[in-house]
Amino acid sequence: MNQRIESPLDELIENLERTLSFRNILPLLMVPVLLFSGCSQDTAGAPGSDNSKSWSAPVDPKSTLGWVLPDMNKMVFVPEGPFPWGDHYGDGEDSEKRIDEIYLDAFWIDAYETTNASYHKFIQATGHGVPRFANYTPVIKPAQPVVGVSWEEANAYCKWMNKRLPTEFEWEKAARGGKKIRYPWGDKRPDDFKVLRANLASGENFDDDGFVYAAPVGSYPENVSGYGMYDATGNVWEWTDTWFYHYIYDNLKTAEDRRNPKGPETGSYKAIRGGSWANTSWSSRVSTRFPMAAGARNMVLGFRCANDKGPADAGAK
Ligand SMILES: [Ca+2]
Ligand SMILES: [Ca+2]
Repeated sequence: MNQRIESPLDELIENLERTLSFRNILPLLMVPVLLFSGCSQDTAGAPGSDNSKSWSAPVDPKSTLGWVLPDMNKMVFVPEGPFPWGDHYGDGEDSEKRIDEIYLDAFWIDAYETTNASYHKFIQATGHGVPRFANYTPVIKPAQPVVGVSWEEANAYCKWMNKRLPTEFEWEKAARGGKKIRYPWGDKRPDDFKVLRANLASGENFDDDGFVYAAPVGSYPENVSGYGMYDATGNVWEWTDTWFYHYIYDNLKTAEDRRNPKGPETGSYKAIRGGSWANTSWSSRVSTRFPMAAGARNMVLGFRCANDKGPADAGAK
């Protein structure tokens, strides 16, 4: 396991500070030949650093011509029924205390994090303001997830798409595929068996997994849940619709409480989920929960949308 930290925020700040201190050399780090197999810096503890050519590396869109956009309107179906919530291994925070069954009605959720390309259409159609980092080239490629948007902005986008933000309960069920596992693909760490499964700040280098900043959505074929949702672990944190309540277990005592829960009625912080390119694998488990001020516009935070009736009901833009 990775070294335990005080909180994902401490880790995020520490990692961001480290990233910013790298700013002067980032143009070099972004050169594909330095980012991918065989050329990464050898680092003590870096997975497979002595044999990186054998890694099952993610397809690198930058190594071909341009960045490939997936089907951004793709949604996946999550069937009605119970799912196991929280930390089932005893290695999470007390905010992740397990609840064996939370029952949700069926819903649909975007297969991918919302991309810059999709968000750009929203801006063009509505005159909405641009994201905070709209001029920072490492994070504004079309197929990268949009970042630097507040909860209100994410919510407005989803409404424009005739969707909504998922509750954090929906997000977790979709991310874990309804199973008692740490990551969307199971319990293996993101870099076990020399397979790269997610974009994190892994090891000593942000680029161990191929990307310093956010990767184009869907870059890691194994970072997919049993329901078909990609990039739940890492890449960017994702806003949910739910106000953060630390001891959620105490709020969901009865079977009735645990049927389609919505969380607190109000608050100051929304629950964000999944970790990011600036976090470790421990902070990017499917049960990791974190509060974020609703007005925050953060470089490691994006979102995806959900709805009740699927793509036919959504406004495909
Ligand atoms: Ca990375
Ligand atoms: Ca994510």
